[in-house]
Amino acid sequence: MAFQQIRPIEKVQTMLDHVFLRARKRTSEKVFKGEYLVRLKSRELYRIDIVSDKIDSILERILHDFPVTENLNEFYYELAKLQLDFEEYERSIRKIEHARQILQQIRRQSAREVTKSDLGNVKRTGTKYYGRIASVLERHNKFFSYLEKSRHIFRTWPTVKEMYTVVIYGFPNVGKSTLLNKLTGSDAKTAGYAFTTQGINSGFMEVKEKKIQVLDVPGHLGRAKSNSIEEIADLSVELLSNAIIYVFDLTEPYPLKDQIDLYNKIAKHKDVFPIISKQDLVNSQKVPGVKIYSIESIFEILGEKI
Ligand SMILES: Nc1nc2c(ncn2[C@@H]2O[C@H](COP(=O)(O)OP(=O)(O)O)[C@@H](O)[C@H]2O)c(=O)[nH]1
Ligand SMILES: [Mg+2]
Repeated sequence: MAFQQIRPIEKVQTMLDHVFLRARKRTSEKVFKGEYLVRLKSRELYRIDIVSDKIDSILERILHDFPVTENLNEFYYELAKLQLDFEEYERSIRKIEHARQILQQIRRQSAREVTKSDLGNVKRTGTKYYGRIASVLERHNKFFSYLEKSRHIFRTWPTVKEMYTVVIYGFPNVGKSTLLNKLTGSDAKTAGYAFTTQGINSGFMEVKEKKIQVLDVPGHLGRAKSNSIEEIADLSVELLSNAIIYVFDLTEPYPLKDQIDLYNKIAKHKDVFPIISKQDLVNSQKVPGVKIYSIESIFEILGEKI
């Protein structure tokens, strides 16, 4: 699913301006034949067709681009529930689908009216048509806006592949993104302050000639109640990880006891390999009660399992 490739939705007014302008231009370029009233009607019908087709293709594109929630896999589905107003999103999609139908009805009605018009009201019938479709679209303004807002959220979503996956987990600022970059040659942003990674960074590496996926997820403070950024980390552990590298940072930013508690929490139900980061800055290479691995030994072990 190409969450980053969803195309932007224009504001309703801009959409209408573009479509009307284009219809006017195309109509002025075309030569209509026949007696005056016939020409007038043909022109009006032609313009209605152009406007209808164009708007329909815009709506079709939106419905094509934006994901249908029930087609999302479990991870993305849960992510959507965390980050979107889920009901508002689904409602917006349904409303746009419905608008498409209404616009088709208006198109057929208006075409019939133009065909039946006499000289006095051909133009008026055309104008009425534009007013009606503008009002339908304006009534849907908030649904277009909500989808556009969702698009900005989808853009931050990682492209996670269904393959063997190692998740790098730990407190904020302990060196998770730095490790991802080192392992996979990615260029995830690293920084000396917490929560630099608000989404998920991903990269790939080869272990014993097999390609695996490595995910760097937001830091977790281990408190009883997670914030929405920490929930992304938990979701990744729960739904995406085959193995976890847990990063301990002994340079003191977070109490070691809290780091051990968080480690124990996930070690209960997952295959976790603890490491110590920033080894150039610390003398001790031990964490009480925890068996520490070297990066090399972790991939040695995983190489046998993948
Ligand atoms: N000296 C040293 N600094 C490191 C090391 N790994 C990470 N850092 C620094 O620690 C800070 C946090 O690293 P980052 O990878 O962004 O941590 P994250 O929040 O866990 O992803 C950054 O300023 C890094 O440059 C390391 O091995 N040695
Ligand atoms: Mg990070």
